[in-house]
Amino acid sequence: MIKSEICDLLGIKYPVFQGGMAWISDASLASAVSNAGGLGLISAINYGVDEVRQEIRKCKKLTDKPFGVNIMLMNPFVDDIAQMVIEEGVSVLTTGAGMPSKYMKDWLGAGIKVIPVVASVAVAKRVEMMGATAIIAEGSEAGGHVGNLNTLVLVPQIVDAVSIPVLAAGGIADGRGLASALILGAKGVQCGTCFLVANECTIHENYKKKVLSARDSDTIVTGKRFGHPVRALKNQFTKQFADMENDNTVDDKTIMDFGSGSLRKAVKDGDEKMGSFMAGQAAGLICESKPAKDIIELMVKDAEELLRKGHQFIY
Ligand code: TUI
Repeated sequence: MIKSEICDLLGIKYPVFQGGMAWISDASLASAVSNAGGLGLISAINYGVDEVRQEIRKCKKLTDKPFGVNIMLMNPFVDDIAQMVIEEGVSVLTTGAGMPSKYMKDWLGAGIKVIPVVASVAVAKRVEMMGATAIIAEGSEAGGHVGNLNTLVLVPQIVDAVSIPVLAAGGIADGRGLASALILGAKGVQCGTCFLVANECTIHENYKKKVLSARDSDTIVTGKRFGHPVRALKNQFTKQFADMENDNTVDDKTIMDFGSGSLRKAVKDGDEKMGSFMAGQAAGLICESKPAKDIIELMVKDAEELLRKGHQFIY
């Protein structure tokens, strides 16, 4: 059995979080992960405030275990969502793509555990100062919005820089990833890409097929020109986006308009050509769809075996 202080802190069985993936992480996936003993997260980006509220209420009906909400801080509705999660009695929040400074006092005052996703030591130190409960250190192997540093170097540097628990994210999709993260000093992991193919994940079948057939170098980061780098599976959309952003004669607005709605096209329509199929580099490790419970239990069982065998290298 793999356990850490984050389990006691949040009341969960396994130290495995499911990433709050925009347009993807709904009550179906989050409740399946929480029922399996991990921490399920609902994404607050695909809808307006009322839709997210409904998703939270649905999740409460589907699980009696703890679950959380991910707040993407570039979301235009963020102020209203920040207030709504307090009203709904959400117990855990993760934040991403920015600094949660403005909301920390209200959230902590409401007794919410706040776990920001960060991609650098400087931001980790700042959110610790603001009272964060724990930190998710996300390396650039991750899918979606990414920073610059890889998980292997980011996690131990953040572990050394802060006193609160650190979870590792980015490139983790199996027991080897979980065991490695624990060795790096993390108290758990957050995984997104491996849950894309969970049976309870409601994305279009074409999205799942693309993840299952992806090889090691099938992802690309686009959007650096705007300071919003995003990792997704390569296709016609990412090729055209990359060509446009490398072309100085194309203005920013044209590219932004081109990208607008592309994640929804992937998730809802399965548009293989023009959808943005956000996924991490771990996609190449994922070969099979199964229930979220099986994904988590296999990951934990394999990590346990690996950690037990660690002494083989010591002479
Ligand atoms: O947030 C993510 N990943 C995401 S959000 C998202 S939504 C979206 N994005 C583009 C198009 C359509 C939808 C998709 N993927 N990960 C968490 C994360 N946060 N990674 C890096 C950071 C981060 C970066 C800078 C956190 C804080 C930060 O602070 C810098 C500062 O000073 O503001």
